[in-house]
Amino acid sequence: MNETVTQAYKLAKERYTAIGVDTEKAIEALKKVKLSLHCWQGDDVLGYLFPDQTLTGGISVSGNYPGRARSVDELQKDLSKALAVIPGKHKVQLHSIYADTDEKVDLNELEPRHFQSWVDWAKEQGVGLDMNGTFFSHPKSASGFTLASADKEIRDFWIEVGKSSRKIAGYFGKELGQQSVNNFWIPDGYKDNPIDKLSPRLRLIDSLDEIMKEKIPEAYTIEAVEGKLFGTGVESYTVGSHEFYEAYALTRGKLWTIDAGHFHPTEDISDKFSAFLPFGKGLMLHVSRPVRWDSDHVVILDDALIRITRSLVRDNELDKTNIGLDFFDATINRLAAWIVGARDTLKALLMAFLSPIDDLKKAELEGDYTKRLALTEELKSYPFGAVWDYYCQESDVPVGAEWLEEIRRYEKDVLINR
Ligand code: RNT
Ligand code: ZN
Repeated sequence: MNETVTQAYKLAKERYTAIGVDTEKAIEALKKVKLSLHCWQGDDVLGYLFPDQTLTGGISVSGNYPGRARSVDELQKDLSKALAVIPGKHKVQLHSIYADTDEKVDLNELEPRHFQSWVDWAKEQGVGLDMNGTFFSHPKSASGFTLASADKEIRDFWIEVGKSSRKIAGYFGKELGQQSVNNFWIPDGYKDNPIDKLSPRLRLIDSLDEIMKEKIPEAYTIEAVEGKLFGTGVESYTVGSHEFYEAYALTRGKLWTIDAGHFHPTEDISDKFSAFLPFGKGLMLHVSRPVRWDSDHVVILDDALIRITRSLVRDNELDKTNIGLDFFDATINRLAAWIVGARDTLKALLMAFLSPIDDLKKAELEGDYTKRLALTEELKSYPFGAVWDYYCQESDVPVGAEWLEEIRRYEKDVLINR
């Protein structure tokens, strides 16, 4: 227990109380938010099913920092270590390629039992599991098409992959007693201008509908569909565009996934939540950081992130939104990448909670835009950091950059030897 942290919190609490903000309530609200940490930051999105396969699908990881997790066991150890310095109880997102098995099994043959060790690990850690079918990094996606392929054999293979991912997600939900979000992202598209933009989309609708046919209780799993503007090598046409999946989610009662890196660089994704949610079942977010393009940089506490959490909090959207992370950087310690991204997302949420929202909404309704501007600007320099530090201390996780020392020790003892 660090007295300075406690004292600073007490003073901060007084400052917030003076403007009608209850810091205890803000902390309680933050505790309830589950992030979904993406397992693939730990091994550069390679997975363990196909050791010789390179990453495809128009996404890429740069860097070769030592310590990449080479097995499920190593990945679980790394995730446990990272989760231990992130306050709160969270979830982890898997992908088909992270199955834990010695069997020679293809993506379409995966069954819940191949993920048994993940469920055991999740129970031990007290975390939930989300799922993603893998529709890339495979010989059968070499043409650049999967579920939207014109070749029925190819399409049928990927339909089986989708069905298998739903069974696995259903198993996660049942075993862990919390809904597992099963995210669908497929890379299908063309490098150059297509003639026919409609047929691939019609095929994608049919494939998805076929995958969703079997009824699985929603308490266990629900599907989310992730659109994209473009990928590298797929610059001219993406079958699963935003409008496509937004409409699919709305008409099929699924979640719409918004990845922060998948839009035009100046688009503000936080503006989309309140436009979709009055009509839709819910959202899945892939919080990421695009730098000039969908570069998947580690999430930092920047304006884009603050706008995301502010919208979720101010418009009361947290109950209908799953907050997943999605970035991959191999130029730095991979655990540090997870920790920075997750802690910053939580910090941004806390900032959003530490705000006199009702007061601001009232000012806005009354046309007092002067107060709206003045107060929101002053809030930016309120002592939210003292509340964050206190929350970390109370949650038994390192305060400030102390976590880095722990990760450095782990790097020296474990990662460097890999
Ligand atoms: C790709 C999508 C997708 C992937 C993961 C690995 O652009 O963002 O979510 O990053 O499935
Ligand atoms: Zn994504």
